[in-house]
Amino acid sequence: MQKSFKKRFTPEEYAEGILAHDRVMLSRAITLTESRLSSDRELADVVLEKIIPFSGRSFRLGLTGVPGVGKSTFTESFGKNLLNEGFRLAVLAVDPSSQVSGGSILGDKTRMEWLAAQKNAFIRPSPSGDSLGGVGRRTHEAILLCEAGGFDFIIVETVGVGQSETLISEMTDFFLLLMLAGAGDELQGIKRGIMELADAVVITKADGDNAEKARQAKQSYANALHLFPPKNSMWIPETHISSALTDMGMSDICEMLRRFEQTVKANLWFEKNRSEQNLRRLRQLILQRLEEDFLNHSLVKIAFEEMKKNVKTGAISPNKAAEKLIDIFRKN
Ligand SMILES: Nc1nc2c(ncn2[C@@H]2O[C@H](COP(=O)(O)OP(=O)(O)OP(=O)(O)O)[C@@H](O)[C@H]2O)c(=O)[nH]1
Ligand SMILES: [Mg+2]
Repeated sequence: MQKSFKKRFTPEEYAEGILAHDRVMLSRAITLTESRLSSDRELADVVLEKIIPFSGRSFRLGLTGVPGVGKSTFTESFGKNLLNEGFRLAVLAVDPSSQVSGGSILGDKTRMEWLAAQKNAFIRPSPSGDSLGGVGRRTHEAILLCEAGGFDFIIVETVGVGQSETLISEMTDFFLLLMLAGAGDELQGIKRGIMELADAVVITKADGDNAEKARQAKQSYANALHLFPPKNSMWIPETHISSALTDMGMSDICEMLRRFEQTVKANLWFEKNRSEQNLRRLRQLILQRLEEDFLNHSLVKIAFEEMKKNVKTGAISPNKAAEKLIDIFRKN
């Protein structure tokens, strides 16, 4: 029987491979950043340090919408447009549902069939993480690695189920919200806060019988978006319709993104936003690492199990238990 053998590379080998556009090395490096083993984490950190000077030169698009809105199919059609324009596209699909079903990612293989076969495209599902870090714990690192690997357009795709949208909008330059045309109740089912984040709302599946409904929905969303206060970027959110079946709307959306990039680079928001995002990331990383170190601490682990039982029975208050555990962590 053959044993599986996981070869370890040096940080130099990873970095050189990524910079030489070696997709297998890129994939391996992303896997490394996602690992929870501290030895992997240390190696990943060295790799990241090496590739950081070559990252950052891309346009980062956050794409979200409810399950079934057509995110994957949109990405396939829109991606075709981008590749025709000469972009190298990386798609990072952060999929909170995949832990349970695995279904969406399997579906993606058929819905992004063309894109998946292109040498200028790279599709990578990102595990959504667990209670430790939440959605896309390492998506930011995956973005940096893809950029160093020569991808100059990054799409971060996530299912719109709540918190994930905010996180995605905090690591991208433009936040695109996909919506379905409803039957007269277009504004339902999506939280106001998420609409407010959107730089554009695109009504999908505007084809066949749905085309007219999509145009009406576009108008309703346009009216709704006007009510929000102006954005720091000074960008005025737009509404569009699209069909991945006929590729309708895709070039309009490309053109909008070009205008956006010009606007926010000219008014310096682009740079400013990226620096603010880096500061936020710094804070997240500190908290993430402290949490990991805390929960991996051998004495804390044992005491934690004991405390959980005692908190459950009411033998100790959560406050007291927390204080004791932190004390163990600090003193050992
Ligand atoms: N008519 C029409 N159908 C579409 C269009 N885009 C997607 N669909 C269909 O809508 C369904 C859902 O599309 P997906 O691309 O899988 O949607 P998704 O948002 O990625 O879904 P999840 O990954 O489950 O969140 C599929 O059956 C698609 O064939 C479109 O432009 N027109
Ligand atoms: Mg999908």
